[in-house]
Amino acid sequence: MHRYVEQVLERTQRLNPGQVGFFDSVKELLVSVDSIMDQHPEYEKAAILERMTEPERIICFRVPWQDDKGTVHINKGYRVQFSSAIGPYKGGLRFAENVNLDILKSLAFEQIFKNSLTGLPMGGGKGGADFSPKGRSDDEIMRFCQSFIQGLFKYIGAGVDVPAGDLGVSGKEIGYMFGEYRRLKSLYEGVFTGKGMCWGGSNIRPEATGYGLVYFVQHMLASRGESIEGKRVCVSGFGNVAWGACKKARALGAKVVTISGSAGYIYDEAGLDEEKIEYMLTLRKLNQGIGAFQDKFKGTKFFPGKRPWGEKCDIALPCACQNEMNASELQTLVNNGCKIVAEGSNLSLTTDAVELTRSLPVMYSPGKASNAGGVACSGLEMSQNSIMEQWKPEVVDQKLKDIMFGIHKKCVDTAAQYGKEGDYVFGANVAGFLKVATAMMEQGLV
Ligand code: 2IT
Repeated sequence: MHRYVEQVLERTQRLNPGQVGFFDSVKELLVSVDSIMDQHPEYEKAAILERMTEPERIICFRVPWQDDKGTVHINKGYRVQFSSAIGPYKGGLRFAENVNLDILKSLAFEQIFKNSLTGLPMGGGKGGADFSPKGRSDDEIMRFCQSFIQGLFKYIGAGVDVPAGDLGVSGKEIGYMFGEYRRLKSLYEGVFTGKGMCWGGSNIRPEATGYGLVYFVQHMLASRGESIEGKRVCVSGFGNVAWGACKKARALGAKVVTISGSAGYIYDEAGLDEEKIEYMLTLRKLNQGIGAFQDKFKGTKFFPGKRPWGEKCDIALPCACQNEMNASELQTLVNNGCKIVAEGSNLSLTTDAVELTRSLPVMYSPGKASNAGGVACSGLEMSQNSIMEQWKPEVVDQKLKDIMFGIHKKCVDTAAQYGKEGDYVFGANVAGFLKVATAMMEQGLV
């Protein structure tokens, strides 16, 4: 490894004690970037890697709120504004019990390079709170979101930092946060993406991550002369990303045989049809677990406490949460004939599993490439807001297709340029990195 890269890794570990997730994300990027360092001695002189691994700003704040019984709760709120070298900070907010600074720094770091790959002018950020909306009433969620924005509104804005949804934050939460922001600032601007369709949202945004994932997989398949038609697909999760992926995969003639929740997975030999796919949304609205599928649809089977990776498939699309596939699950999938694993969630594979993809006959795409359709469509929502337009679904969908094609091409071309044919991790990391590093070099020491 290049001495400079080693030094920065050692520095990152020393200055971020206990933040294992963040360190892993930095390491994954720097291991790829290592091979281009000899060609770019100017990066060391300008301390590009030290600057890139240090967030520009982190905002931590208290979020006090009252539940329906009048009990007071205090949560921790965060926004990691990691890099604004190529545009305003952009990235989701996550509301989940396990949210902490380590997870958010790791996701914000990933987001920098994901956003760079989209080709749109967006910097990297991520935020959230250790609050779970699960089992909470609408009133409770509204009070929490309002309090969260009271802590954050000074630090965000359409040209400053534009949050969106992530796990635990969907249209409802974005609505409550946008409303509170608008009141506090007396300003109507595109400060969030994922907004409702009648107040500045974009067509296709709810579907975009899942659609983009499937478009990306189409290009992976095309590179080996295959199509998605007739392929068996295992999806995990039953949220927004999984829903969009199921919809598009089915529309293109694939057979989606699994989806999953935290309680287990559903297997459907017939393949999910439209009614079942839409039922995923109903279950979420009703705050019900995935097990209800088996009662409603004959022929589907619920496997409690298990993940779907033991099933036979051609393509696996993890769309639930981070670290949802470990090395032995990946091995099982490949033993059963799986040829493509493409991440719909962020950091779906454990570090060991990512490592193992290198020695297995499987094509693997990291989330920062294959799930970038969500944030790409957020970028399109920002464009529409700034010119006061709302584009038709076909228009947005075509732009999304073009962007996913562009990301795939960047990954493949960059990997090939450095003699790493077919290595999507390398291609995504290096292509994403080079754009940000060039912007930083051109903008001076800031
Ligand atoms: O991980 C992600 O890319 C997102 N949660 C979407 C971020 C965004 O700003 O749309």
